[in-house]
Amino acid sequence: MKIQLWRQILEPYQLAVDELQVKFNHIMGAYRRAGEYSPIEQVTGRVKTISSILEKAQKKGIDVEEIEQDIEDIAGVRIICQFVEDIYKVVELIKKRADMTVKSEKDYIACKKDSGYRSYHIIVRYSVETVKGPKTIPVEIQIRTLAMNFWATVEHSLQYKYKENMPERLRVKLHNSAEAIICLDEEMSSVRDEIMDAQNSFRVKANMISDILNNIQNLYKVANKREVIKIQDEFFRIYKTEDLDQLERFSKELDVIAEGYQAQSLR
Ligand code: 0O2
Repeated sequence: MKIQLWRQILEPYQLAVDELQVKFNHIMGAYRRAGEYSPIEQVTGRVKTISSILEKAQKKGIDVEEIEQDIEDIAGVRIICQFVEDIYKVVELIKKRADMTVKSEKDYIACKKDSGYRSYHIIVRYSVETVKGPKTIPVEIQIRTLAMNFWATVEHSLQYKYKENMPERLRVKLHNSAEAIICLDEEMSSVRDEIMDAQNSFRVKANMISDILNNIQNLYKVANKREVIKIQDEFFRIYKTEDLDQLERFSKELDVIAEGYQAQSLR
């Protein structure tokens, strides 16, 4: 394969990574905008570099002409979750989607690698519309917790530096820290409900305050200024009490006032 063709070949892979990042970020945002806990915490993506593709092909004895067919992680998306339970929710979410089909999956959480690596891998088949027409390509989706990601990132750098010659001292340290990461994930899972509750109420409050401020801003355009200032002062008074129930009541009353003005303006 001609080297100058690489850029062209990788084009649809980049498109798939870009599109999937937008889609998974949208899911995260949709949960949060609804004031709900999102099983997705972060999304990243990358197209494998040409040198990394060639290195993998050489390591696995794949002919250059067969690379597209035999290397399934040229396009990669990584989904980071807070808790192990969230990983399986994301897996279900992916399986239900109509815009991708699962080709294979590997649960390195139930069955960790000898290195200590843990993550859930899914290869999906995903179609993109290129300038030359539709193309279906494999995309590797790695789903892991923040803690698993920390370990894998550090271990990946060391693997890159030492290749097959990782000093025994480091290997033992990585092995021990992999065990510690398992304990950390388990400990976090045991307080998952409390953490989720805390994060939810934080988000509910943030969404509510944003709605209230939007309403007040819009009222300035249509209502009597003195009345809006009174509403604003009342908001500041309730805000200082940090009482979520009072804030919710105020937000609902404000919605009614805002709707009243909206109805008037439509007459
Ligand atoms: P990069 O630089 O991340 O792209 P297999 O044929 O199943 O043995 P394959 O096809 O590589 O191997 O699949 P696998 O095992 O699912 O691994 C794919 C990717 O998972 C790797 O891509 C890594 O990103 C990650 N991974 C797998 N094992 C480890 C590990 O022990 N440590 C770390 N840090 N990451 C791992 P690449 O191409 O190796 O690297």
